Amino acid sequence: MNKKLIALITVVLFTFFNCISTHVEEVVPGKSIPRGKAPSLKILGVVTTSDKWIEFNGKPGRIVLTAIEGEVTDGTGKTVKRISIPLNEVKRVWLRKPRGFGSGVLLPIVGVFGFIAALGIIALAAADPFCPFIYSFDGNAYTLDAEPFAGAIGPGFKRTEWKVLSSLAEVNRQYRLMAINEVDAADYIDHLQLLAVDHPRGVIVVPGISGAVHTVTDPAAPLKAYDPDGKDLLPFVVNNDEVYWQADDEGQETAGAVESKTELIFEFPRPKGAAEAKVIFKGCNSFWGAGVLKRRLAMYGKNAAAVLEEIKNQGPAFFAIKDMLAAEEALSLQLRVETTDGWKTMGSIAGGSPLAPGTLVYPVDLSGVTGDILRIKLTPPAASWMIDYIAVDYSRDLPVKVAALQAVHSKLLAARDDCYLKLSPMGASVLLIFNSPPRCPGMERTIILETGGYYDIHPDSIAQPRQ
Ligand SMILES: [Ca+2]
Ligand SMILES: [Ca+2]
Repeated sequence: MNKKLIALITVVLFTFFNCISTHVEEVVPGKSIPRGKAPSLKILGVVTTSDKWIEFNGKPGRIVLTAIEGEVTDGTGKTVKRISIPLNEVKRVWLRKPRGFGSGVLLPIVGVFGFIAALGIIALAAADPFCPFIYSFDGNAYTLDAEPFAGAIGPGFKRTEWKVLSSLAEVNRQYRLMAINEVDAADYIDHLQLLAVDHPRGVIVVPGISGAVHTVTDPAAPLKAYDPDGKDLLPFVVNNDEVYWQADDEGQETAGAVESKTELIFEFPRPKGAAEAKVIFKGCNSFWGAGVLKRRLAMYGKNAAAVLEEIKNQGPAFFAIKDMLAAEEALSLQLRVETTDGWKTMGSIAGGSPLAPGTLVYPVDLSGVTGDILRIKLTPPAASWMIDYIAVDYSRDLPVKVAALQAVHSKLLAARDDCYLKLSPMGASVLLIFNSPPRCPGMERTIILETGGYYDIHPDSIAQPRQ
C-alpha cells in the first residue's frame, strides 16, 4: 500500500473519533525514512562565503570533485551558463530531497560549514528534536513550508505558532498539506487550521507572535546595524533573501561559544511623534542552537529518561530547563528598545526551525522614545541564532478579510482542547485537505498556518555527551 493511500485512509478514520477528555489518537504510519540512509539530493542553489545567492535555475547543481557545478539561466530560460563554485567558498546550500509522493519535495537545508558539512546536516536535522514537518502542495510537488513547535519538549512547552505558507497553492478549490514526523520523537498536534487572508494587492501580510494579522505597506530598513566590534550587519539583514547574519563560525562546536551572547544594535528612522511601530523579523535558531536542548539533556547521561519524564510531568526538571532556556535566550530573544529611561524589553522574538523559518511582526510601544532614531537591541547566544531580515513599519494595519479553514475529516485538529493528533513513530504522516472559500474580488490572498502542539523526545535518541 503506498503512502498516499495510507494517509487518505488515515484522514477518513479521523471522522469516526470523538474527543471527550484528554485524548490521543495514533496515526497510521507511512513509510519510514530509513535512518542513516542518505537521501538522493539535488542542489538548487548556494550561498557563497561572500554571501552571494546563486540559484541553479538550469540543471540542478552537483558535486564534481572539490566544487559544486550547476547551470544558471539569464531568466529567459534559454541562455545557460555553467558555474563551478569551490566547496570552500560555499556557505549554505538549498537541496531537493525526493520523497515517495507527489513529484518531489523541496527541502531547504541551511548549513554553516560548507557543503560537505551541509550534507551531514541532513542527518543532524533528522536527529534533532524539531518536528513535525509541514509540507505544502503547489499543484506539482510538496515543499517543506513549516516546522512548528521547535523546542516544545513536552506538554508544558506546548505553544501555538503562525506562519505564512509561501509554497501553498489553491488546486481545484482546495489546499493540501502533508504533516510528517521525520525524526525520532512523537508529535502531538492539538489544533491546526489555515487562515485565508484576502487583502489589498501589493500589501504584505505577516502574522504577529500571538496570531494577529498585520499588514506591512512601507517597511523601513535599518539605517545602521552593528555588533560589538562595529561589524556592519546591513548586508545580511536589509533583504529577506536567505542570506543570514550569523556569528563567525570559528569555535562554534564548543558549547561555550554556542551559549555566549553577543549584542546587536539596529537603528531605524523614526517619524516625528511615532508612538508605535511594527518590528518585522525573520530569523531562526541555527543548527547549533537546535542542538542546545539535546546537548543539555545528554548531560544527564543515564538519568536522561527520568529527566524527560519529569519534563513531561512538569516536575523540577521542567522548570530548570524552562529557566535555562529563558536566561540564555536560547529559543526566544528579548526585544529591547532604547527609551529615555534606558533599554526596555518590549517583547520576545520567537526562534524556530532553521529548515523553514518564518517572518513575524512584533508591535512595540514607542511612548518612551524620543528623537528621530529608533534603536533596537538583541542579545542572541552568538552561534545559535541566524537573522535574515529586520525592518520597521509605522503604517496602520489595513482592513483584511480572514477566513479560518478547518481540515476536512479531522475533528481532532479543529479545536484547542488537548485532544491530539499523534504522529508516531518516525515516518508517520497525514494528508490534510482544506476547502478554499471564494476570494474577495480584486484582492490578493495570503495563507497563514496556525497550529499548536508539542512533542516528546525518545530517550534513546539523545546522544551521549561530548567529551
Ligand atoms: Ca484538538
Ligand atoms: Ca538577508
